[in-house]
Amino acid sequence: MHVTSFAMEGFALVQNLLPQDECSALAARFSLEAHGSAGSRCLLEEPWCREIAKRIGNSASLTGIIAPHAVAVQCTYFEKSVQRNWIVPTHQDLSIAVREKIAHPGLRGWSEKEGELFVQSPPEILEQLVAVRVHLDPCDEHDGPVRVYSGSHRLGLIDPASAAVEKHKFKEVECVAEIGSALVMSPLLLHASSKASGTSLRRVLHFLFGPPVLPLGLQWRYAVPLADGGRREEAVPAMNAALLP
Ligand SMILES: O=C(O)CCC(=O)C(=O)O
Repeated sequence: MHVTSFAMEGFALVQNLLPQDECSALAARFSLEAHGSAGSRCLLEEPWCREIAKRIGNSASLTGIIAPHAVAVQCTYFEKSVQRNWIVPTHQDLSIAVREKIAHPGLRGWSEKEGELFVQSPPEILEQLVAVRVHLDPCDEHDGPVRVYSGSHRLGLIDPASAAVEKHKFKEVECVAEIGSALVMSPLLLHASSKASGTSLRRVLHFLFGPPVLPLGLQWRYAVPLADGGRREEAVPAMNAALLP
């Protein structure tokens, strides 16, 4: 069922992807840790995060959505509240974190965030990426949930300037969520979010999974293989799979 929603609508809401007590423990960890900004992008450096990424990638609920040979390439923590608030206009997520800059005319949109290098993903890779946003808190309509435009991923890569117009062709869905559930989405899906207006925290771990090898000489900044997690049995090609400490 999730496979069909993901293919047709570009997203699926997956209940109970992680146990609620684990999410509460993760949320407590983040409340204790000092985060200078509303997000932190380098979490795949941490063994606990790599372990969760493998478990999610191997989850039976995501069979047919995350490919058996996929690697986890990013995990970002987002904490939204009235104190740390933001609004995101309608967009597609086009950037991927890579190891080093490659001079190639087909590559653009280079940027640096939190010391990591990003580039606009080649289109054929964008189609293979899967984002999994795990909710560490319940998220209702007052908590600034992500709103998606169902089916808009089928537009493929669009001019960012036309996103605000294109979205009207699709049904808007406000992705409220229970603790432990996840919004699983294609980064090509048009999405947006509003500011939180309630009193809760909206803490999310945003994982990104992709194919093990990138074109044009690009290499992932992080590439955590999913193998040895149970369901997956295939070996992951070593080439371009960044070795983590
Ligand atoms: O966390 C949010 O409110 C929006 C996140 C988002 O749009 C994104 O990660 O691309």
